[in-house]
Amino acid sequence: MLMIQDIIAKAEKESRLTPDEIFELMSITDKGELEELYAAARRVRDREFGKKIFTYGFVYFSTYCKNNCTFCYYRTSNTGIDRYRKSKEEIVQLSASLQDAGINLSDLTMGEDPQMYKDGYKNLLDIISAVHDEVGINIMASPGALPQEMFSKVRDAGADWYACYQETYNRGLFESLRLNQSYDDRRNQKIWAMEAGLLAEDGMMIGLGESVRDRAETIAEMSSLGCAQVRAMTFVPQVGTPMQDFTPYDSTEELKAIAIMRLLNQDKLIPCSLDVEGIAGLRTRINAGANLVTSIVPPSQHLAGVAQHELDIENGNRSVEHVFEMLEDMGHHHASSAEYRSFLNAHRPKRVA
Ligand code: SAM
Ligand code: MD0
Ligand code: SF4
Repeated sequence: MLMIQDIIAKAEKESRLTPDEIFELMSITDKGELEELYAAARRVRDREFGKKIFTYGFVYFSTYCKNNCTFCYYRTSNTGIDRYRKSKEEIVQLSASLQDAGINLSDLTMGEDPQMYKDGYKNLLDIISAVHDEVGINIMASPGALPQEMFSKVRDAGADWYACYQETYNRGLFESLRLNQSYDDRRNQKIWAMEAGLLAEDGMMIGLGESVRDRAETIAEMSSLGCAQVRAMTFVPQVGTPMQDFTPYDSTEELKAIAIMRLLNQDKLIPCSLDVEGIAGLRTRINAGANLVTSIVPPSQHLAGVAQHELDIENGNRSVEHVFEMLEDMGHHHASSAEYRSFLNAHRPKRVA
């Protein structure tokens, strides 16, 4: 059997590992070996991308949702929480201010809000086209699962990306988390999006009750689906949900996942989300090989995060200025919109649907 050092060297060189080898890396506990893993991930990232880091603003424009995911604060059964829905004009204005501040993309995210879904998803499509036509910033749509015929419409409206996270590729676990949702349908979302010429993002959550083997298999599946962006986020337990008493994980498993995903997806985007540990989590994730900061949220706009609906938002720590400063401090710099667009052009799937 290969030693940890050999597995890391193989991944760095060939960008490929078996699920068993991923399992070995996900099982590392030794501090020295972890450091070797992160160092290899940084070498690969810096070779592919230099010192530039991409940045996404997070516009969670409707926190209404008809679904009942057991891990999510915004699940429909969590009644009595503060919810909001932004108008098209507000969403355009928020996206314009992100664009002016030098952010590469506006991530237009919502719960599965029936208001947005009605009349053939008219409101959702109108919002995407308004941001595209009036602002011109790059757009990620994170609207939840859609019927197959919607993807070409989302692309035509002006979205560059479609994001939809499987959370886990353990089918049984998926079904216990995403209640009354289809595993196969959610997996297909990414494929349908790419067929319609959209870039796609997949993601996993850590700390939901999955085994180390599940994590390894999820990383293997995500890395072979063809998505240009893959993420890992540590589960943050939410009050008022069935999982509120879960013991939260620290970030170690997420950092390992980020580093392994980097070795297997060398020229892809891998986020450092500020939505898990706030700004305190930036440095460790960049050091594990992330090349994109997501969930930048401007203060004073009454906007929420998903996993951390308040942390570091109103104090300005998730603001553009603060994130840019921290990146400079670490010897990186935020990418320009021209640099970001050249990534998109190089990775955009050919439209076949
Ligand atoms: N409603 C859409 C959907 O579910 O695809 C889009 C937004 S959803 C709120 C975005 C993602 O946030 C989920 O897929 C999940 O990966 C992550 N998330 C939600 N609740 C979380 C939590 N408590 N801790 C960590 N991540 C969470
Ligand atoms: C993030 N809170 O980037 C956002 C969200 C949705 N496309 C992304 C999970 O962390
Ligand atoms: Fe709704 Fe998305 Fe939360 Fe599930 S994760 S309850 S679909 S907002």
